Amino acid sequence: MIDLYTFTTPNGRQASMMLEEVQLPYNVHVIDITKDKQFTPEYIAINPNSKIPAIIDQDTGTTVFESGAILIYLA
Ligand SMILES: N[C@@H](CCC(=O)N[C@@H](CS)C(=O)NCC(=O)O)C(=O)O
Repeated sequence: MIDLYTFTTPNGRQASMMLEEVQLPYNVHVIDITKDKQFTPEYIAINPNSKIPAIIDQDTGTTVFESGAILIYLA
């Protein structure tokens, strides 16, 4: 299972589109960047760059951020 941390922006949608294409099950966690939710300590622990998107692969414990890296990981 993949946890996707994202918001409705082009970079965020890249990860969503790829998850749909590869048909992996995933949970969406909305990080509202209009309310600075990317700067919470909980989210900085996932992505120290405070940017969406990010994913956590719960099967391997792997965290990936940067949309291009997420696309490659999911492929
Ligand atoms: N190079 C990064 C860029 C990510 C990025 O800029 N995300 C924006 C939304 S599209 C963001 O999180 N902005 C919040 C901020 O800059 O505080 C990627 O491709 O993932």
